[in-house]
Amino acid sequence: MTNSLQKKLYENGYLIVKKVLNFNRDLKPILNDMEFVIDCLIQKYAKKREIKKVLNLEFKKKYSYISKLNIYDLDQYFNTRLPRDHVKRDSDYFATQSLWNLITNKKILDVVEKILGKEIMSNPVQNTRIKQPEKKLPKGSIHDGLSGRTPWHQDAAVLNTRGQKLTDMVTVWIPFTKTTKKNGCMITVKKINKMGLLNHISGYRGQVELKNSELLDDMKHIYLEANIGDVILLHKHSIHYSLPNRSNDFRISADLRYNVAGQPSGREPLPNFYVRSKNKKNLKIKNFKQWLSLWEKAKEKRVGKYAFKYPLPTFKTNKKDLSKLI
Ligand SMILES: O=C(O)CCC(=O)C(=O)O
Repeated sequence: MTNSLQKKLYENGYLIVKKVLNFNRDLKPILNDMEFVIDCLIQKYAKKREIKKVLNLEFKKKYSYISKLNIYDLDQYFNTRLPRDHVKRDSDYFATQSLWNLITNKKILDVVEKILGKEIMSNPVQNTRIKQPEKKLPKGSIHDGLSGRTPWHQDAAVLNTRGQKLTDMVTVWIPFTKTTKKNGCMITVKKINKMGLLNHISGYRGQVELKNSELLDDMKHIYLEANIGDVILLHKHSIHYSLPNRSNDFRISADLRYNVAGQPSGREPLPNFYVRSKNKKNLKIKNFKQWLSLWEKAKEKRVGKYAFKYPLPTFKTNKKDLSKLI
């Protein structure tokens, strides 16, 4: 059964759904929790004599301060998943009550239901991103997708091989700040999802990057600009990237994902659990503590190893190269 949202998403590869969320109720609590993490990092890493003064600064100034302290893997403290490589027993990640509330938010799930149907699981491919103005970033972070630009890619390409083949997944991209061309919105090409999964290469620091992506530079781009409260949906084969933040302000977002229940998550053994089902018995993870314990159990299993791997989709022939399809 198709409905108009699903039809538009499958047809164009993207969809901006306006005014879904309320800033104070749904989004601000996450910014508050990010600020709590910033404060903890200040307490831990700032020079003793500066702590009091820095704690009194506003969010962005505090974040800028800690970003200059050379804290190892700083982005990871604000990212809502385990680090990809080298999981340690004390690896940190951003799993808060506010984020649990967002993942299970009724208004988001009502939108997702229109795309995936009534049996929905939260998919562990998820990120929260704090992007400072690019001019303030250390050179090494400019092409790091959590703090800087992301390369052209399809989201299905960050799943394992079973997930690439079998998983119906939708991306729900959520801005916490108005997102524009200037501060680094995502860009896509209309209907390009229709090509299916394409060949990718390993890009900067192993980030998954579409092969021959330079061919997209001259195509007509859609700028996925959004206001606070809007959500952007991406089809798993939508090809997209994000621009540099050339503004003087921060750009903060979360990208959550959901898949049709019963399919592989594509990132086993990370948490993949029902968030909506007609059969209430399926809804086993009911609160923040249970959700956190799923992540902790996954961490326990992966200590000393990688949390997830995505074998690049590289088909045997070059039929799935973008260059052969446009
Ligand atoms: O938020 C961004 O900068 C990039 C997000 C993205 O590429 C994704 O969610 O797949």
